[in-house]
Amino acid sequence: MNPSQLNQIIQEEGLIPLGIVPLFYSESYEHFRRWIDAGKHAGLQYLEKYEEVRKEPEKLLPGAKAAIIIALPYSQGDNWPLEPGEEPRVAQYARFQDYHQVLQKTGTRLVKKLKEKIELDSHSFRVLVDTAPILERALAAQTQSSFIGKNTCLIHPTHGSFLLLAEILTTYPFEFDQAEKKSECGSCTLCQVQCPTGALDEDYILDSNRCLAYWTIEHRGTIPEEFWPWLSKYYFGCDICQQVCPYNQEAKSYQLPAKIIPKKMPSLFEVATMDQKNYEAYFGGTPMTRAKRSGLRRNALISLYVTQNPRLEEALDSVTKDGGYPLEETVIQIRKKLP
Ligand code: B12
Ligand code: SF4
Ligand code: SF4
Repeated sequence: MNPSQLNQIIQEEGLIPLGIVPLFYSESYEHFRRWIDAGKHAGLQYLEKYEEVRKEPEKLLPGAKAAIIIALPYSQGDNWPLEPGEEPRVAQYARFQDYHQVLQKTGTRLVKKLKEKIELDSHSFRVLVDTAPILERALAAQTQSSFIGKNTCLIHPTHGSFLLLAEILTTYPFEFDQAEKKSECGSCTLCQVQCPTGALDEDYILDSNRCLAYWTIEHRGTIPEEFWPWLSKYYFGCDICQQVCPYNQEAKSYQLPAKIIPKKMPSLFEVATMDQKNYEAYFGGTPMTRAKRSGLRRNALISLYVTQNPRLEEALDSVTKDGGYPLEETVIQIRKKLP
């Protein structure tokens, strides 16, 4: 099967074919190890596990020879900065059905098509979407099509970086991309300068201890107060270092091959005060459930405080009735700061 036939099948599913790479990293695993040893993963302890598999991805599928790298484009065409009076946003990748489900389903359909069209029945395939210990960007960066930017994101020169990645591992000996693409950032430093917290101060290295995506999505306790001011821009995730990137200025708004949930984003006040039923109705099936109801309410309370929302008091009172960890601590912190 030639690469253009494969690309066509991938495009028919609404995805972007990035390329085919052998299943090993160049220097990237060493880079990852240094990053972990320096504690740049903050509280993401799961990244320390399964070292052997992460180091040698061919262990994920016996006999695997190649990884087909596919990407789901998701830019919603957001402008930056926020419009005057606009409430803090959620990162664009979180505004629709969880990409793990979307890509897993589409990837499985792709494998079925591949098997049917080219009679590859004797070969094995495995679809991964951040569902195994694998360095997705490192593999994708080995394709000819894309490169890693100083914001550490995988960037396609035409499609930008608002791309979610998945890999199809296979025992079929597809032809590999010839050479990887080197970084095309040049002397640009926009993402580093515009990152509000200094998380990208070192070229091509992100410090999760300073990244708003880490604090608002992954962290389970209260959020250190030094990061609060920036929850006036995003209350879940953060897109700033991608919004400012010249490669995303042309990235158009995509027709997503996924269900948009919720139909209308709830207000910050609604998020801060939502009960379990509303939480499920608003965010069930989206990546926002990663922060759980308590994490989303925590973030929304801080955002209400930093944007001086007139309904802050009402929202704080709602926690007295229906609180728990870490909400009660956040309320205490906010009340201490109020006049
Ligand atoms: C942990 C994690 C996070 C952490 C840490 C992020 C980070 N930069 O490492 C936090 C919670 C902060 C995070 C945030 C986000 N994440 Co995240 N995250 C991951 C996860 C699960 C692992 C990443 C990882 O291993 N990091 C460790 C670092 C060291 O590795 P790396 O970034 O992958 O970089 C490798 C290569 O780029 C290469 N490399 C890069 N630079 C250099 C330089 C040299 C000299 C060398 C030798 C190698 C090298 O080596 C690195 C290590 O192997 C991946 C999924 C996966 N399994 O890979 C998603 C993933 C990276 N996240 C993703 C997304 C969408 C996001 C957010 C945009 C979400 C949001 N809007 O809030 C932000 C973006 C923040 C940013 N600027 O990176 C996408 C990125 C897609 C893309 N186009 O790049 C991924 C790939 C998930 C997916 N399946 O699509 N994330
Ligand atoms: S996601 Fe936000 S906080 Fe994290 S590195 Fe990018 S701009 Fe900085
Ligand atoms: S903003 Fe500039 S430096 Fe940062 S990733 Fe984009 S091109 Fe590279």
